[in-house]
Amino acid sequence: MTALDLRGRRLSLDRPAVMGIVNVTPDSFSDGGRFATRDAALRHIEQLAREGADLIDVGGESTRPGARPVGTDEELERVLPVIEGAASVSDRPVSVDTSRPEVMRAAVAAGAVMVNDVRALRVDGAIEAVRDTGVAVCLMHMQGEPRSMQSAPDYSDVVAQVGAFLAARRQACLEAGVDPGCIVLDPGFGFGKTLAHNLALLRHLDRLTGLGAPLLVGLSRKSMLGAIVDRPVDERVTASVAAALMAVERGARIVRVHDVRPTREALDIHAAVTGGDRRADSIA
Ligand code: HH2
Repeated sequence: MTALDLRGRRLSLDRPAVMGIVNVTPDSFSDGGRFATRDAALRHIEQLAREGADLIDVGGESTRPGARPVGTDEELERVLPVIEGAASVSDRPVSVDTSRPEVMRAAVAAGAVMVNDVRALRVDGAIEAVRDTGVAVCLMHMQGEPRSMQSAPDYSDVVAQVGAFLAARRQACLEAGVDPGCIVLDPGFGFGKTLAHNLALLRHLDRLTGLGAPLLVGLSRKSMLGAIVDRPVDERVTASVAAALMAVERGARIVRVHDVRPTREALDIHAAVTGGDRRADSIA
């Protein structure tokens, strides 16, 4: 029985969960500008919930290589109205994709129950913000910073090094008083990694399942998939669903995706075949 504690609300991970992405940004790599207003973002949340998202991830700053950094006020202005409004269009728990402790605290006050941090709470005050508010947290691995992370990624053993980093960040959270049932770990596909590094991580993802926390993966529409299938970003749905399925086969319990409906359907088939969905037993 695996579950995630979302501020007292329990999300069962016995069936893999789908986290739907809502980028309230003008410049995200795949959907920049499409959901940059409050109304467009709320309509999108409503749609993702209808399509079967278990969680909604709201972000106000693009982390794509070379993205323009935004200030704290701008990030707050982007995400807070959307997080505040989310409860009026769906009952799905909301996570906030941020590295700033000020944004974490304000987002939780506005209704977020999870922090998704590509910097794994390494910014000063971030661990305390998560501990004090009692939210769940996703700790992600990244080598370098978004500006320069793809210039020369370097590892001797990428799976071992990513695993050691995630174990150390989880330990830092536990020592600060974060509840272990609130922590999720993410190898950070595409964050300071070459195609070979990303493929090694996906191939050996099962080696990261023993770190004491459920695994979340974000492979959706990423350039590592585009490099293989030679498709532009909005034509990578099939590749993304295939990658999500392979990640779940290797132990991922949450998949962070743009295309919720096809991912949900693929995971439902997976659950029916592997015995994770008891409804399938009653189908003759
Ligand atoms: N990837 C992106 C952003 N946040 N968070 C986690 N935990 N894992 C990921 O793999 C991850 C993430 C990048 O994707 P996206 O949000 O679509 O793009 P952008 O950063 O350009 O807004």
